[in-house]
Amino acid sequence: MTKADIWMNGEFVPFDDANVHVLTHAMHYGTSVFEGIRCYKTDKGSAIFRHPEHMQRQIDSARIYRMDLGYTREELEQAVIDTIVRSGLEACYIRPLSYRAMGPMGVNPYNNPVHTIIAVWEWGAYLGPEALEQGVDVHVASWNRMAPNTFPSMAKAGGNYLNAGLVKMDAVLSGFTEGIMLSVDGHVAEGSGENIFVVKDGVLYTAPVATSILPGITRSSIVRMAKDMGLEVREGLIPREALYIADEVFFTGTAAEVTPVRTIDHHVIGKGRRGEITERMQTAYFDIVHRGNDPYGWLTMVPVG
Ligand code: PPE
Repeated sequence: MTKADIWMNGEFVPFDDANVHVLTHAMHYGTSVFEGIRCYKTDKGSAIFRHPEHMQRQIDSARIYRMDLGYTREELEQAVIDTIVRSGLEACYIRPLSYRAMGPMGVNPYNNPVHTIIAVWEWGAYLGPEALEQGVDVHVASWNRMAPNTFPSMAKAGGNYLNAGLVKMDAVLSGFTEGIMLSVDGHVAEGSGENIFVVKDGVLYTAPVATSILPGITRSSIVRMAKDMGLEVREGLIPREALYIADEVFFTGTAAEVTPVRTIDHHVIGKGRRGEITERMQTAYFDIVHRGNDPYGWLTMVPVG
């Protein structure tokens, strides 16, 4: 991993010195919010995919948790760009994180200072090198997604990933690549770090935000592009068994990009390989982030090199 300098509260700190105290509130109580963003090396130069949307979600996550970041969205966007330029990385994964720092101990985070860091590193295919073409083998997780009005799922908060970590460990220990979580009432929600789409008879289905999913930015991009291709997209409750009889299933996420699902609970999905609509959506996505064709204005160019 490249040891790129880390932006900490407005200053660049060498990778090895970017440390926090053991009494950091977030270490004890999970009080952090973060983003995952990709900067791609497109044919037209380095570019961040949907940068303002990601930074807005960071601000929204913070707002839900009553955290005042002390920076405007524009300032955070610029800090990300500065961090990438300084790293010299033409393509990277970007991790902005805001957390309750050391201060009063105890559950109440309100009086603890809020610190923000931005780190960048190189990150390849999230679900394995073959995943984008071959698809992944997954199961339905035994852990559910959080119930509404417990943990706010619209906030991308550190604590939410305790649940995701259980799902991922279970999947991997059982020989699968990923787990699909159901909502508390048993509807398909999402993967531990990805949203999910089900394709049946040419229609794309995806879970509504009310199933306690993270409203993914890749998800919203796929919905937009599919509609513009003339495909029908329905956001609505998906029963578990609809997964098994789907023509195609795919995951979306910043890290996972557009990854086909090959089997679920040992049921072969469709023909057992990347389906036609999955491939079309993948191609459309990669046309933007690899070729640099940007009909939606989703790329922010970064002057690297
Ligand atoms: N659901 C969850 C729970 C989730 O963590 C992500 C992103 C998504 C959906 C997709 O959201 P979006 O990236 O806006 O399309 N997961 C991030 C973290 C991965 C990690 O292991 O860390 C990511 O993809 O960056």
